[in-house]
Amino acid sequence: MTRPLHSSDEPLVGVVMGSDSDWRVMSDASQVLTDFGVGHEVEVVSAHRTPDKLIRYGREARARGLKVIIAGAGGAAHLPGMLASVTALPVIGVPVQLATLDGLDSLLSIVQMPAGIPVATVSINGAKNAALLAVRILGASDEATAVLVEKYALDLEGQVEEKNRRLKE
Ligand code: RP5
Repeated sequence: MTRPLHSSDEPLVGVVMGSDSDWRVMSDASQVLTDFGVGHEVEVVSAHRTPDKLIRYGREARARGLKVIIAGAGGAAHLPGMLASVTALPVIGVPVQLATLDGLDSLLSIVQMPAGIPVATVSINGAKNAALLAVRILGASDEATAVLVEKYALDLEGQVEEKNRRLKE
């Protein structure tokens, strides 16, 4: 198997979340990045409870070598959008579903960004796809990572065909 260029002690992706209570969802992102051998860091950064930290994290992220930020938050989910305001890095937003409103509040507060400040929003609790998107972004300028993405897609295809074959047994 082709190995990615990046070792896991070199964080390229920042996985941040508004609260440690978001980890039950955001751990999926960390798992995918680990599976792909992509170095990443995990941090709780709250838009409302630790606003200074948010601004610092966003402003320093690129200089620290990060290439992508995945930001998950629930409810009044301002973390991804505010990070996107203070960094030139691509920001992927994960709406985290809370007990109320089925996660729609999280989704709408992340997805409806004003023109000029983009956040790539995935589905409610879509931390896995957020990480896969981050890997694809890295793969755009890293052949070894792109090859891993292609292999992942082929594996998925194979799994579907295997299930199809079993259905017909
Ligand atoms: C948001 O508030 C967090 O992202 C979390 O989803 C939600 C609830 O946080 P806790 O009260 O569980 O810390 O900012």
